[in-house]
Amino acid sequence: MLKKNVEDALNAQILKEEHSSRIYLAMAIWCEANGYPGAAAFLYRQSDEERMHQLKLVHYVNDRGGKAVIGSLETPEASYNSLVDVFQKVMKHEQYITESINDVYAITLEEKDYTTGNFLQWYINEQIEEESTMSTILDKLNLVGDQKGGMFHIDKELEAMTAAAPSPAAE
Ligand code: OFO
Repeated sequence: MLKKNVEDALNAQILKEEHSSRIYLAMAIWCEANGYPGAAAFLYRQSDEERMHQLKLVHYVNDRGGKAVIGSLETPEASYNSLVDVFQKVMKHEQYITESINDVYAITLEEKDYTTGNFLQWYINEQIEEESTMSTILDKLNLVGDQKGGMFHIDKELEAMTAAAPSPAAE
């Protein structure tokens, strides 16, 4: 049985993962409308992945005798200044999520809920991977600046990366 504060922290994380999914969906829509089909594909996939992160938490809470709850969310930003702006915001958001996962993990340690702590290890590793992927993309974008050719190339790379990645459900 989950302790109340662990359950509450997991439920707060459920909402944050859903928010991440919606943020990346809004970004994907912007990319698609602004001539970046590769970045759009990458972010649509990222949005699906966040939804999978949310569901994984929902199932865990319910399986451990808790009750998963969902809440309301603010509408994500719909317009961005540039592709760099998009990925800067992705990076910032991922850093915020990493901090949030670490906070939930700290609660599980305080409560000696090692089972949940163990479950959260998956998220801790996932955050390392996501931050590193986003920082690589951001470095490349910063390198090309506003050169159209370079930007086109990065967009193609994002398309190829997305096509090569396994579907989020299979991870
Ligand atoms: Fe759920 O990993 Fe990104 O936010």
